[in-house]
Amino acid sequence: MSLDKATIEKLAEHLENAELNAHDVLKITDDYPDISWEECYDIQWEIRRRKIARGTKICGMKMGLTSMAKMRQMGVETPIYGFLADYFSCSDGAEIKVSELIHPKVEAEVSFVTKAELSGPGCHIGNVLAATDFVVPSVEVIDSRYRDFKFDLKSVVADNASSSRFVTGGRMRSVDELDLKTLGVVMEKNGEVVEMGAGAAVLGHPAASVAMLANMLAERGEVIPAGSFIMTGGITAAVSVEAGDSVCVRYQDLGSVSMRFV
Ligand code: OOG
Ligand code: MG
Repeated sequence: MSLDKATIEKLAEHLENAELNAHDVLKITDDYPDISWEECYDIQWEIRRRKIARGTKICGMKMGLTSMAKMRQMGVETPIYGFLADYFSCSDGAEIKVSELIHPKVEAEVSFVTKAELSGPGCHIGNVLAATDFVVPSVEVIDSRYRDFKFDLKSVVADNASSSRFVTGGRMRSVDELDLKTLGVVMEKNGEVVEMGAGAAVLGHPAASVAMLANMLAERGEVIPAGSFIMTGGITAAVSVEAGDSVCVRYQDLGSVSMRFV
């Protein structure tokens, strides 16, 4: 399929408005069944451009659908990426307003902060570990703009991979102090354990997710600049939350991250 620029812009505005106004929409593939992967990323990059033009800062990138638990939950099989905008960022212990969101879910993730540029193709775990400044625990709050959180892969790419909020906290560590494959994660909602997992759930090693991001960005001539914050994707399935819920994720060797939904 080949969509003209005006259609890409129209779809970007449509999806961004759904995000900004917290209302759900139908999958874009319902109206554009033959839309291509590249066009869906074009829409995502157009949403990013719109935010930057309004003065929003892009403060990081995320990978999504990088674990079997997540792929199984959403019925898809390919990792995707999205961007993180400044206002997505919440501090540890934050109160997150559910009224600004549609149907939020939380995900336990491990994030990387880089100290050197990473570029593909051919970027691998070794390059990522060498370029990592430190690792920090993070919880992502995803909020698909699609009705009932049901989508296909192309639709979710255009919708910036359901990005909406994230919380970082805990303690940072350098990669040589951690075994990122066996790093355990326990997610508690209202004091009860709801999900648990280990770092290897994410593409065998969370650094592989950062490498994949560099390789995917290379297809568009983009790199991961030094100093980037990158979320590597949910280790466990995502858990729905509503007003009144509190969430705490405990990470082996990395402390904990918590938040309340109000
Ligand atoms: C897509 C985003 C998935 C992750 O960490 O796997 C994601 C979704 O499931 O809505 O952020
Ligand atoms: Mg995520």
